[in-house]
Amino acid sequence: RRIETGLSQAIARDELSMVYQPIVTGARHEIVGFEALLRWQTEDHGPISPAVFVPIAEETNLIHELGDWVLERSLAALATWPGQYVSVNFSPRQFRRPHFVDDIAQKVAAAGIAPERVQIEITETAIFDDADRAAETLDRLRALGFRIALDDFGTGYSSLYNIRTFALDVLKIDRSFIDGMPRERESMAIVRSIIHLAQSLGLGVIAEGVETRAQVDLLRVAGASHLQGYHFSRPVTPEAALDLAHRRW
Ligand code: G
Ligand code: G
Ligand code: MN
Ligand code: NA
Repeated sequence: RRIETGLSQAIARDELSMVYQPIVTGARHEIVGFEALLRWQTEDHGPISPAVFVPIAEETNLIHELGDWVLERSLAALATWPGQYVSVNFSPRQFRRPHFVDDIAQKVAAAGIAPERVQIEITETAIFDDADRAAETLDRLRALGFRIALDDFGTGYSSLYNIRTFALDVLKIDRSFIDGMPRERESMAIVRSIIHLAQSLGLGVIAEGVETRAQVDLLRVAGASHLQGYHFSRPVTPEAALDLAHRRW
């Protein structure tokens, strides 16, 4: 409850900020995009993780105000980069909101940005409830040129069903699987299988949470098209992201 009150004032108090984490190619480690990640620095309790406050915002209408702010910031940052895309997280309630497609299309157009430079990250939870409606929303987004990434892939209830049913561009392999590399035989096998499956279906993959050189090497052998994680860069300020975008592109 205290979090809810604080959050409702966070924008006005200038306590929110965005950070951006590079997504690089598997082969040459060139930065092709950045994931936009929200941060909240409170006066009284220090930083609070979006893993904590986004679910609370989801229970109220705050998620929409927050989401609008995130998108606006992300598009402004994108406009300064030389060619990379921005990958924005949308929570299930945002995704299911009426006019979600029209809304995002309008904002992106107003910013003068090509939809091809915007990747929409949703989780399997967002498409779980109402498959028909989710399929229609995804089809419309893709028809407009947006890319769709399925976040935390492999942790949902019906991951295989989902990739058969929905129009997607990219699978983001959940970092819990990467974390198990190279220790666990099971994680290794699952990561290889997801990459193979993605290749067969013409989907991109982003391996999330890549932290070590050993993981980079294994993922290269496995054929992962894209990588993201602390090994390359932590999420950084817009200024630092702009720097990276120019330096490494
Ligand atoms: O960046 P970090 O690891 O702290 O993120 C924790 C969780 O919060 C992740 O699941 C991430 O997807 C989510 N998250 C981060 N930023 C946003 C955002 O702008 N919108 C939504 N809906 N979720 C976000
Ligand atoms: O759920 P989602 O995939 O959107 O969450 C992304 C979160 O993962 C971000 O909060 C980001 O800070 C975090 N993250 C990114 N790279 C790494 C990494 O290499 N290791 C760990 N532990 N977390 C990471
Ligand atoms: Mn994400
Ligand atoms: Na994830």
